[in-house]
Amino acid sequence: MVYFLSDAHIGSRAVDDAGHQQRFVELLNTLAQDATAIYLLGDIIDFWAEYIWRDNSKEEYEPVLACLKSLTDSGIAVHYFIGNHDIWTYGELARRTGMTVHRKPELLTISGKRCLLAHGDGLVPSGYLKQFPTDVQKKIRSFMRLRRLFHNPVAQFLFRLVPPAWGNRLGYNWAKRSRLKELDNPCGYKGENREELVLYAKEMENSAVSNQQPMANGKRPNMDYYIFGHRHIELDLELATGARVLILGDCFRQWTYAAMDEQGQLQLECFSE
Ligand SMILES: [Mn+2]
Repeated sequence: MVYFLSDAHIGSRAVDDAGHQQRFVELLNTLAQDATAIYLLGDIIDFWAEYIWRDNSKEEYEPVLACLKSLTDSGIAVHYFIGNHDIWTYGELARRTGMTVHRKPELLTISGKRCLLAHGDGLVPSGYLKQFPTDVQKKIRSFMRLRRLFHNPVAQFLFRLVPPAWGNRLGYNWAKRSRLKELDNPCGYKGENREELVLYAKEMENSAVSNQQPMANGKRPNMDYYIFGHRHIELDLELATGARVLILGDCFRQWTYAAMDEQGQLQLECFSE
């Protein structure tokens, strides 16, 4: 089996839940019993930054890091996509766990199915902003500006020089605020015509259709599956081209994930002990 998980936000200062990391480790160990590969699609750790200095605060994540190391040691391919909370890894996370770290969306064939995998932040379909009133447009633009800053190599280098105690305090507070905002005011599924990841997938499918010779039935599906995290909602939607869009929910409150069998059949599951 191949598993897809996202948004555990381990270490979040927004909730007081000592058992959270342990529960995520239990989930990983349960999946490891029949997993050939595990794809972690972003925001697994609530704030992860690597500095040029030694940072002892990373000890907090020893249980989950040790678990991931044991999984890769046992031959399971573990892929870690950065989200928008754990952008600042430059090799240490990969070295400590044996995982493959992906910094960009990937197009991969898994169990014979063409999959587009991404955390999902920053994938804005063209013309998407136009539908909103100017104040909402402003908010989205400032999120995109912050995102560009977080991904900027010069800004990243400068942040690596900051003493870890300062950098972490800044990071955890920022992450806590964004989590509390989301918990107070959760934004549910916006519908097929407004949900940006669905619109993004549709745009990808349509450009693929127009760029390729249609088959006898007039359809030319590009992807079999689009799999995203980030939104903390569960979605399994089939598009007109036959491609399916899955949004994974989370491993924070919902404890949902997706499982793909050897034939490439994919479905959402829920972890309960
Ligand atoms: Mn996210």
